[in-house]
Amino acid sequence: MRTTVGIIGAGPAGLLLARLLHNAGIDSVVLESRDRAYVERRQRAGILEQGTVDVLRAAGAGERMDREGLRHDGVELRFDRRRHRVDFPALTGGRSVMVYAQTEVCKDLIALQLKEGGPLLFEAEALAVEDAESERPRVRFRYAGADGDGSRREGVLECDYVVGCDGYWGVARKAVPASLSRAFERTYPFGWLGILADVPPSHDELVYARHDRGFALLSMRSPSVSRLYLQVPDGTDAGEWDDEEIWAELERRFETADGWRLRRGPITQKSVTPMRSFVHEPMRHGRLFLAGDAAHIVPPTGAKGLNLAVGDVVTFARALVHRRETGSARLLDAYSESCLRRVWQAERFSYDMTTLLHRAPGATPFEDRLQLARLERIASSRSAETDLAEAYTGLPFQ
Ligand code: RFL
Ligand code: PHB
Repeated sequence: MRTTVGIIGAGPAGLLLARLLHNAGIDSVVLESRDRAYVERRQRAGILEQGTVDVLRAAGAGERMDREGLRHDGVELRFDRRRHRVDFPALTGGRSVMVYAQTEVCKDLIALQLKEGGPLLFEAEALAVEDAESERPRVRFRYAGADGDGSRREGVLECDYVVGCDGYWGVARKAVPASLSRAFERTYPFGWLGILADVPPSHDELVYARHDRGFALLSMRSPSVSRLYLQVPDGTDAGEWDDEEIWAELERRFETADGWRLRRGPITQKSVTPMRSFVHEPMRHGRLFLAGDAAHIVPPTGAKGLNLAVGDVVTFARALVHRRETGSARLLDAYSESCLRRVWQAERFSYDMTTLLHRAPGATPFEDRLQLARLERIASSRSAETDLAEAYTGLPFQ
C-alpha cells in the first residue's frame, strides 16, 4: 500500500487530520488498532474550545454539533460552600465553549471519512514506524485476514509522511531515537472516578468544586445525561465504589450554603482515569510527526487534551498544504516548535487548575488556606478571572 500521509490512530487527532487532508486534496490512509464500535463508545472529553468548534465547522464536520451541542458561556467554581460564576463572553470579548462529547465528534468524523474520504482501516494495528529519516517512511502493521477466521496478516504502508496520532500508549513515539528525545513528566497521587448517569444535569453549566474531601466536577453529555467526576486516591478501582456511596460523596463535595440540590439517577457507566502531565520533545523526527496524546498528556481538569490534538493536526495540515503550494518546507520544519508553544501553555493551565482544585494527600492546613486564597483571588479580581477565562476558552490558533 502507498499513500501520501500514513495516519496511525483514529482518535480525534487522526480522524480530523484525515478530513483536513481530504478537503485539501491530499490522500491518506488511517490505521486503527481497535474496532469501530470501541472507538465510538470510548468515554472521554466533553468540552470543545471555540477554535476547535470553528475548525470542525470549516472542515464540514460541524452539522450535528451545531444541532445537538450545548453552547456554554461560563463555568461555576465552588469552594467553601460558595459559588462563583466565571462569565466567558464578558471576560474574553465574546468567546464561549461547546459541550459536545468526543464520542460524537469521532462518530461524525468516521461517518464522513467512510462516505467521502480515503481508507480508514479498523483492527489494523501499527507495529512500527520504519525509516522515518528517509524520503519514504513505512508503517508496518497487522490486520485481520479477509477470510474472517481470526487470523492476522502483516502489511506495509509506504508513505511520504507518517503522523503518529496513536495516543500515549501508541508505537509512533518509539521511532524517535531516545538520544534525540526528551520527556517531561509529572504524575499526580490521585485520579478521577467518572460516571455517566441517566439524569438531567443538576446545573446548566459545568461546576468545578474544591472541597476538603477532594475535587468534584459536574458536567453533562446532553439535556438528559449527566457526567460527573470525583477525585479518588491513585490506584482506586471503580468497583470499590457503589452507586449510593458515589452520590453521597458527590452531594457532600457540591454542597452549598444556599441549599443547591444534586439530582440523582441510574448510573450507566463507571471508570477511573489516572492523572498525568507529559510532554515529548521534539514532536517531529524526519518525516514522522507526532500529534495529540502521542506527544503530550494533560490532566483533564482544564479540558484541554482534545483541543490540543486539534491544534496539532491543523498545524500539520496547513504546513503540508504550504509545502505543496510553495515548495517550501518552512512550516513543516517549524511544526514541533509551533505546537510545543501551545502545548506548554495548556500544560501550565491544566497544572494550575489541577493544583487549584484537588486535595493532595497530606496537604497541610497552610496549603489548604493558600488554595482558598487562590480561588478567592479569581472570584474577586477581574484580571485573575480573565486569565482563567482566556485559557479555558482557548488560545487562538496560529
Ligand atoms: P486518542 O483519543 O487516545 O486516540 C488514539 C487512537 O490510536 C489508536 N492506537 C493505535 N492504532 C493503530 N496502531 C497502534 N499501534 C495504535 N495504538 C493506539 C487508539 O486505539 C486510539 O483510537 O488520542 P488523540 O486522537 O490524540 O486524542 C486525544 C484525546 O482523546 C484526549 O486528549 C482527550 O480525551 C483528553 N480529555 C479531554 N480533553 C479535552 O479537550 N476536553 C475534555 O473535557 C477532556 N476530558 C479527557 C477528558 C480524557 C479523559 N480520559 C479518559 C483520559 C476526560 C477524561 C476522563
Ligand atoms: C467532561 O465532560 O468529560 C469533562 C468536562 C470538563 C473537564 C473534563 C471533562 O475539565
